[in-house]
Amino acid sequence: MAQSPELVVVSNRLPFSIERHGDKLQIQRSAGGLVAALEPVLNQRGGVWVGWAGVSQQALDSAGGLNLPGGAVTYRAVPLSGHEVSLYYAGFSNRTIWPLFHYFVGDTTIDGGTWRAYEQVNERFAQVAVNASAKDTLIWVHDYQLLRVPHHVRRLAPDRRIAFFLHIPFPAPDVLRVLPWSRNLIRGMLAADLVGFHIPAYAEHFLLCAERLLGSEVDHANGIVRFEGREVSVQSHPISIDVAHIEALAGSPGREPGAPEDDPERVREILGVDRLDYTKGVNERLLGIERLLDRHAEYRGRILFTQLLVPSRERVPEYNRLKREIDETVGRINGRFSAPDWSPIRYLARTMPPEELVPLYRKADIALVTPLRDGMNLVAKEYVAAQLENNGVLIVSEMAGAAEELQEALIVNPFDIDAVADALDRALSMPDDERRARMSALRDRVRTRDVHAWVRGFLESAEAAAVRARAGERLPSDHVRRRLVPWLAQRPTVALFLDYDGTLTPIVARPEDAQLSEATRQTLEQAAKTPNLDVVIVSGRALDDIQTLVGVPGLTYVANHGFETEGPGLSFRHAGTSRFLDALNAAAADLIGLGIEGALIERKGPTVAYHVRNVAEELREDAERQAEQVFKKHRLYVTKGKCVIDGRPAIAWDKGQAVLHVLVQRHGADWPSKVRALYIGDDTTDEDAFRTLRGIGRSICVGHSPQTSTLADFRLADPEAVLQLLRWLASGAFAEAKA
Ligand code: ADQ
Repeated sequence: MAQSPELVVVSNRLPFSIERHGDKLQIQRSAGGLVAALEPVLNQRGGVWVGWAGVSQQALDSAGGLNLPGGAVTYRAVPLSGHEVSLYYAGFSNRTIWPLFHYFVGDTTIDGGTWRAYEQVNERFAQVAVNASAKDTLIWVHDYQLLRVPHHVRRLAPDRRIAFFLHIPFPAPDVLRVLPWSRNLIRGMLAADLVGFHIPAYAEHFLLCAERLLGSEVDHANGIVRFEGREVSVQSHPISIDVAHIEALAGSPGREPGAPEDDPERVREILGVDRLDYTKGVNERLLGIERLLDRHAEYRGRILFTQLLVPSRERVPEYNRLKREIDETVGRINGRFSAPDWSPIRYLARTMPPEELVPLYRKADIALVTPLRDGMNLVAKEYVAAQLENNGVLIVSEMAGAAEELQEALIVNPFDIDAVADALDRALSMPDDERRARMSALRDRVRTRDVHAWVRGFLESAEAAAVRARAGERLPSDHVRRRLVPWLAQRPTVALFLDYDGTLTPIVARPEDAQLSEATRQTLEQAAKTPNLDVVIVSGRALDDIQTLVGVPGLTYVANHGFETEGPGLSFRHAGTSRFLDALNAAAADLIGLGIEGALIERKGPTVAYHVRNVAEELREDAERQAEQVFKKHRLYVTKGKCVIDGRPAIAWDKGQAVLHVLVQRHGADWPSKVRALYIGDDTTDEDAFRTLRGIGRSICVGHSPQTSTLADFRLADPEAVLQLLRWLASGAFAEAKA
């Protein structure tokens, strides 16, 4: 096995079947289109296929294990007992999810025992997939038997990339909610980075179900669901077939059957090919044939309907009942219409290898594909691919996903027996030109979108979704995320300006108590080392004070409301402050003279701060007013903060100007073309920076007081929310968000 595979495919069954002959086990490779499309990718990228081997673990053990085939692809069998298979597979998968997701609500069994087995078995699949993979491996989970696997993979190994594809329909909310565990299933799927469906309608149903059933747990827009702090992409990827293979089996044009219109007396062939399943509408289809013969006596003796039916899920009782029903209907109709040399229905209850099946497709004048509900239906596409002379007519059910793409087919409601009979009549009497025009349009479409394109497209989307999911991780607010992330991703570098008090730490009674939490310090240390992230701490505090409090090397510090800046390659003192020194000293002396109890005077080089936090509340306003008068008397500028009033040189310089100064010094005058500037602050002095950056940067105001208006672009609740955003920035995810 490759040391760390890039891709692990997880499906209910491994892509081969194992049969028991006495004590011996025999392996038969599956020949399906999905296997044909996935194996080359797995071979190329190095890959593992995880699934059930098709026989119980006891059988495997008694045969002395199993030598699984392989090459560059490794196969890992998930061990399951016979009892588990009957509960999880025959039970919850095929008696609960399958009928419900195909809108057979009345046939849905609700059984807690099978649900618990399903959960346990899904967990086992996840465990095997995790063991077979490494960090960053993409684990691609398939289908309705494994809806909970993404959840368990995420729980066991959060560093894996996960994609999920559902091969059957996804129902509308009112249907899904019948299931007591519907929420668990949605959560299970939402643990993936990408959730894929055949057609947009199923993706829409899924989004609606997530919204209705999970409520405030999710938030979605444009096919992106925000769930548990991650972004999950929900998309449609219509599956297709191996067209080249079918065409090769169908033979080269001009060979075999002659053009059907050559002989008007010829018996026209109608073909149905299905797994035996009540969703495929075989019984209704037979009634359509009967209705045609009832209404149009001219077709008696002139048509032959061949129904190929491969038995499936024989352990599920509904399938045996259905088999008997179909047998009876075929017998009854043949009994009614057969003549000594003609019977209307030829019924083959068996599987047929592709080498025989494809020539049958090619020969058939009409394919009658009328499922009552079908995720996609590959038979319709296979029939089209085999029409090398563009001869045949496809009748397809509007309940099949395939109808979405195959619009030039005759589309019918399979429940409407009259409509099926009418479509058959129309197909049988369709003029050549119309028939060829329809079929050539269908063939063009199927040929350009084959299963290889499907695998490529899905894997590309899965990679992009994984990057996106990680980029969106831990971002605190949807509003901020949606508008900020794409904006940040537009330039290579982010310059992040962080105020200290009230932004990185909560406001406390004494300024010296405003210490960074350990988590914030560690995140700042990480941020200092993050490539393309330039972190600047901005404060009204004195330079050495703020440097000591933060104490993280490698950061830039803008102190004293911008009058002093110190950082890698940057050391700045505003030249104009020295002539205000006398005024500042005189103001400080006057403030002492005020004698207000609890007030604190702080000399900070080119500014003076008057702290009133510890002044009795009823006296605070008056204290601030008196301090303001003092500063004004000495012709100093006044800045009011939270419980602090600063006197500073009367120079047009503030936090905003200082921020611009740092940006220009560090990145050049044309910084906006290279850098995204983001400022986060909480105080009135930060409003200067918010104003300066309007239009050329973005700003976030911390605190949710609706009374206080702000010039900032966004708001965050508190320093905890700032920490979350900081963590996301420190992870470098803003660079990945470009994808
Ligand atoms: P299925 O329900 O199995 O698949 P379908 O898409 O029609 O349905 O695929 C059936 C396949 O089996 C075809 O490749 C067909 O050729 C083959 N087949 C059917 N009867 C056969 C017979 N008697 N002998 C030999 N071969 C036979 C599920 C979903 C579909 C979805 C597929 C793929 O139910 O809606 O299209 O997965 O995603």
